[in-house]
Amino acid sequence: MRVSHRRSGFTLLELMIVLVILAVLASAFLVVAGGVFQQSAERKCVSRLQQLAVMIEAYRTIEGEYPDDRLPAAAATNQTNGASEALYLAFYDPQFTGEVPSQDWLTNTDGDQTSRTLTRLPSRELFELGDPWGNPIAYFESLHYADDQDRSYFAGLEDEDPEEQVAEPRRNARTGGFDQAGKFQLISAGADGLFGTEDDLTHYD
Ligand SMILES: [Ca+2]
Ligand SMILES: [Ca+2]
Repeated sequence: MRVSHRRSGFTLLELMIVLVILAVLASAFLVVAGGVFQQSAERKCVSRLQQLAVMIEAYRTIEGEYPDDRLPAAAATNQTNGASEALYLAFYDPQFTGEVPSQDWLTNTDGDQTSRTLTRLPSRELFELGDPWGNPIAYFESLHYADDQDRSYFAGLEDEDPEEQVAEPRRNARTGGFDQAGKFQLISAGADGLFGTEDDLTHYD
């Protein structure tokens, strides 16, 4: 009896130790899995930006110039998300013959519409090209890097209301000159949904 009693007490202690170890392992797994999930979202985003950059270069080959980062007159009722919307309209122009970004990439964080038939899609929504978190990808055409134009975007964390932000074309930290001179910049606000923070992603970094 005595032996049996001691054995059952030992088993309980063992069980508690096992439970503690399992809890530690589970929390470690969640941290690692969360990190891996984050990394895969970032890889997906960089891949999307790079694919988009290839399509922009192909657009230039066909059309002779990069897509404009300014909206055509009367295309929108606001200027928010303007450059990303201009990029969408350039690719989805009914006359454009080249490869266009996937419709799965389209988002419309400011909920606006086109005022005339500028797109080949049946929807009149004035879409933006979006990143995997559903925020507009900021687009800067080098002709207008130094211009004082509206660069506001509606972006933020998933499941929260997007907030109005300003995105600026990037400069080289040492020289102060614009990155991608003579070309263009594509910038995602990254996982934090904020432009101008450490986790921002580009097609050329
Ligand atoms: Ca829009
Ligand atoms: Ca960010």
